[in-house]
Amino acid sequence: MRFVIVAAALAVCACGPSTEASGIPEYGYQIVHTYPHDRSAFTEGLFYLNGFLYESTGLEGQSSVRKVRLETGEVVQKHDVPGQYFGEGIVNWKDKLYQMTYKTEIGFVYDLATFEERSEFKYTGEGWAFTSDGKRIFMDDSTATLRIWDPKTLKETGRLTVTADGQPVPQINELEWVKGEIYANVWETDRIARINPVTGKVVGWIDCTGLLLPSDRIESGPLQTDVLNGIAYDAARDRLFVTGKRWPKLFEIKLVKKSGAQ
Ligand SMILES: [Ca+2]
Repeated sequence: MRFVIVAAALAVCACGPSTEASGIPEYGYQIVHTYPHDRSAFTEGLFYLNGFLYESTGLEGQSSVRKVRLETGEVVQKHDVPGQYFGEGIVNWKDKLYQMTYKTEIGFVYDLATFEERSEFKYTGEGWAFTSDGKRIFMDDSTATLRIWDPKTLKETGRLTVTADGQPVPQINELEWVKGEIYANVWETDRIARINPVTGKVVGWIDCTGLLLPSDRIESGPLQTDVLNGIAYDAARDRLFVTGKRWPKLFEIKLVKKSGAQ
């Protein structure tokens, strides 16, 4: 009897908690193109619209909203956020651009064309990232929760918990709506979750390990390279862009299936 129990335990161990055993497909990447990126930009929000990147940068005293030329990394328009605020996620809605702040529970509404501030909005908790499917805004707050907002009123209409194998996935950060899924950086990792926006389930993991080479990193000082953060998608040309906080480069990548991925 004792032998049977040991054998059963070994059988369970053999399955183990490995990523492959979870059944969630894994993807790597292929670099399609490399673009310059302002290595002083502490990227907190990123999206692509009509040929330009729009970027939000964080840290008190260094926060901004920028319009950036993709090909050169040139900042063609910039609005500095007052020094007491730490800029976070951004999203466009019609002729407006919304920006959240980290812990100050206030957001700003700008004119998308000029970045002139039009008004402010309030929410509770931390503000991390924004994206939109064109009808709803998705917002996250450091937890595994995605809040769903009405883009016109900026009021919450629902919530979704991001889970992988039945477990919540906390620290969901920069978001991007990509072909009916929500892509999300997981903070302090090189991983991007592909999330089903109806169930909240992670349906794929993108492993971005090694994307920024050690030779492109600065290990200390005011320009110290920080984590992967920033996903943008050009739907018209099916181009996926990723960068990071104080990364000198922004990458267009294509996903490459790892073994077992569908
Ligand atoms: Ca984004």
